[in-house]
Amino acid sequence: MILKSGSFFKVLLAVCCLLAISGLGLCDVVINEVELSPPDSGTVWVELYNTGESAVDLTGWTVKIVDVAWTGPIALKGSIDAKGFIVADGQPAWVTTGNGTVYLYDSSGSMVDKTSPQSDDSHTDFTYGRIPDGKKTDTRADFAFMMESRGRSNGRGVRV
Ligand SMILES: [Ca+2]
Ligand SMILES: [Ca+2]
Repeated sequence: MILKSGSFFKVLLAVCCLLAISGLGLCDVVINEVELSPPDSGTVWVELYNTGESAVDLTGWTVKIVDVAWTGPIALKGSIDAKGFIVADGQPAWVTTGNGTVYLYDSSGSMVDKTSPQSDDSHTDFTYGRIPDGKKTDTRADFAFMMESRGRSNGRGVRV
């Protein structure tokens, strides 16, 4: 039987979700907070959050920031604890327009998560984050404009 490429992709998706159900946790890591408009001379960064119950090895995983003017891949390493946070820093040379989309790929190159397109040219300590952590309805409403909480819970988004 010959599968069209679209069908093959669906099979891959199904396999991914089966793996998630079986506890490997590949689909448990999400992009939790993004800073694409840092304050003066700051660097863009992306916070990941593991919504699952077990640590996930991030070796070979990649965060990719797609700005209007450039694409920035960030290679990940190490592992992320259950309910843990890690931060992937961009490079100082990546001067953001504030308009960008962030993608997360696993070690096989499959896309695990993506944000809605973000737009922020304020250059302040405010970021876009999921509130509460890991909120994932795949709509723009997943991300709220909030005070930065780099490497820690986004909490309820109370301004501090
Ligand atoms: Ca900011
Ligand atoms: Ca955070």
